[in-house]
Amino acid sequence: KQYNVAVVGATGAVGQKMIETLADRDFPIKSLKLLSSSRSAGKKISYKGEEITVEEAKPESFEGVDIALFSAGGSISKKLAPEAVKRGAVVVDNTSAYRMDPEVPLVVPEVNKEDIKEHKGIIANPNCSTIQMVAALEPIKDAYGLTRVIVSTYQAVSGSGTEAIEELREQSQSFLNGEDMKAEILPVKGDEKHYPIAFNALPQIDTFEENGYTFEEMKMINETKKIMHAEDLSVAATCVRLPIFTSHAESVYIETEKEGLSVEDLHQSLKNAPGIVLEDEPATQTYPTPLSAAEKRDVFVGRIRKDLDQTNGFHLWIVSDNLLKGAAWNSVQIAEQLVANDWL
Ligand code: 11C
Repeated sequence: KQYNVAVVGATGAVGQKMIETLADRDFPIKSLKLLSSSRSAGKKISYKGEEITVEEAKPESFEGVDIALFSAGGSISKKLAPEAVKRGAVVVDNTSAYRMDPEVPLVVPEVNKEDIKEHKGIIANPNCSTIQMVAALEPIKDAYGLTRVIVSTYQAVSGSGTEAIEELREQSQSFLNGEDMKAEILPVKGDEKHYPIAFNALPQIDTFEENGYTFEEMKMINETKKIMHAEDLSVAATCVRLPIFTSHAESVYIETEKEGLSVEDLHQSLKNAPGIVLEDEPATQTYPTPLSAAEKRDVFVGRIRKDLDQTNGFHLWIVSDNLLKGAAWNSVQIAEQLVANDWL
């Protein structure tokens, strides 16, 4: 069986990876519609050697579409995802528009793929930094229980889109030429102040909430509990942007329910876990980095250490390509599950 698929936000950093991933996975596509804002309509993108012209996304664009992958920003999803559903499509939405809606499953297939079948037309794809963390923590939670998570992130500029990628490139060039760096996009496009990202670290991803956390931090906190079905799990997050093009890295402290575990016990739980690659051997300096994880679909885990004071505490280093497992690949995985299980 083959499906009519639409990608909304086709010209964006994630949209392009969605198109590449659909091709790499040989997704059973009957027709592929590439949609965008009016600004990018008319561009041509190639899919498996065929040139497809990007069209402006409108409600009527979804007539006959079976599966629509959205990644064009929350306001587009709010406006057009219901229109797509009304016309019979199932939407996989990679924005924060519907993630915390109790009617909408929020899914990382390695963690909670069964939730997909409860969908009422929309399935939400979590935030990139959440996805890689829960994918790595689920096997540990499954084996030993989990009571607390404290994460600090080291996030790539591509999480903020193509303009942020360009900004890092231009600022790096200016800095090395001894010129002033122009900061217009990061930390948040449209916020009042901008700081250079090149040769810097910005402790702000997305805008601030009333409680002093950023929206990115609150996404990690709330989405983790929803995906893992763990309302009582304590989660705290500090999210930081670094001058990295691709892959988010995370330093994660956890406390397990079970006491007296060893690093080897954690290795055992992660060794054969789906989508996880353990790269953890201090003797050979083996650990993942953003560059080593880029362009790969897996989540890489290393530097697992027992806390020196807390008997059930461990530290981990989790790295993954934010545009693939963090966005495009997770969305395509959800679409693959829809198709494989006849959950459309
Ligand atoms: C970043 N995590 O790195 C964000 C990008 O809610 O899907 C993803 C935003 C989202 O800036």
